[in-house]
Amino acid sequence: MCAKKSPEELKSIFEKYAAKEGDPDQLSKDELKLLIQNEFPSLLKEPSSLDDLFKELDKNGDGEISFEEFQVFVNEKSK
Ligand SMILES: [Ca+2]
Ligand SMILES: [Ca+2]
Repeated sequence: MCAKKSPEELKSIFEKYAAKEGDPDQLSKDELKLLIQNEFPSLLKEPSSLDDLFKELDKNGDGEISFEEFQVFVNEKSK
């Protein structure tokens, strides 16, 4: 990916989607899906890969994505 986003942009994107339902500081799977589809469509090659992506991102296995987990993912993908 060539369009690297600043930490401020990432934080505001994360907050925008994380606030949609449940915990406003955590991304649910539905929220992650919307975020990826709208902001990083190139990362989602096929719909079935979202489950795998979610598992990959959820490092501590609590079923939601924190900003730290999200940030690790974005940094890896934008290398
Ligand atoms: Ca949420
Ligand atoms: Ca988590």
